[in-house]
Amino acid sequence: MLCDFRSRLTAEQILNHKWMKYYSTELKKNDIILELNIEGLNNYSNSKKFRKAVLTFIASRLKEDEIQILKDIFVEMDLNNDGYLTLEEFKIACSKIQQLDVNIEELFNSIDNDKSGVINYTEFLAATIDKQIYLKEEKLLQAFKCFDQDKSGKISVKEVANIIKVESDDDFENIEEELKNIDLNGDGEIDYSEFCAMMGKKMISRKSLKYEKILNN
Ligand SMILES: [Ca+2]
Ligand SMILES: [Ca+2]
Ligand SMILES: [Ca+2]
Repeated sequence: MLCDFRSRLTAEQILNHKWMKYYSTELKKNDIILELNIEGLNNYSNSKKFRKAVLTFIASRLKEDEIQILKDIFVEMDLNNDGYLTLEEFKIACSKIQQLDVNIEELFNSIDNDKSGVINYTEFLAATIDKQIYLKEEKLLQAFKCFDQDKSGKISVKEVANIIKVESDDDFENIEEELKNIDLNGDGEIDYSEFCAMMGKKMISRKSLKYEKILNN
């Protein structure tokens, strides 16, 4: 299915390329970890489930030229080259960054979206992709369309719950609460401009309004 981003392994596959492994040993010499965008990481870590799911969707579809430095950072953090970051590896990497005023374990857990105990490449990308990339109109629009399963032009609580596979009533209520804060016009659903605002797009551009029209027709 178009929307099942869990089945898309593009990011992991890139990491497994032979040249990637060669490249990685070359890069270990540099302290590329210092390039990590801590502000972005914190921002992700404080995000609620829906926003994280949107970023995961976008992260699973990034093109090679959009990943660039993040791939190098991941490879350097992944000390045993198995494609996953353990808490230990994450702690070692974070210890290289000065003035990191966060609880590392909490940060780690907030990135480990599927609660597998390790951070995989897509989880890492979701937490670290640059705003300039995820706020691109094409990315936001693609993600919006994925969540708007019935193509009504709006995202409902049910649609979000479906995609992030909410199982308990409590979790469903949490999503409901979460969406209430995003639903600026109070109609009970998330339209494209509300969606963009949640993602941090400051101004609702005329272009967004144009897309909204397209989505509504
Ligand atoms: Ca994980
Ligand atoms: Ca809908
Ligand atoms: Ca709304």
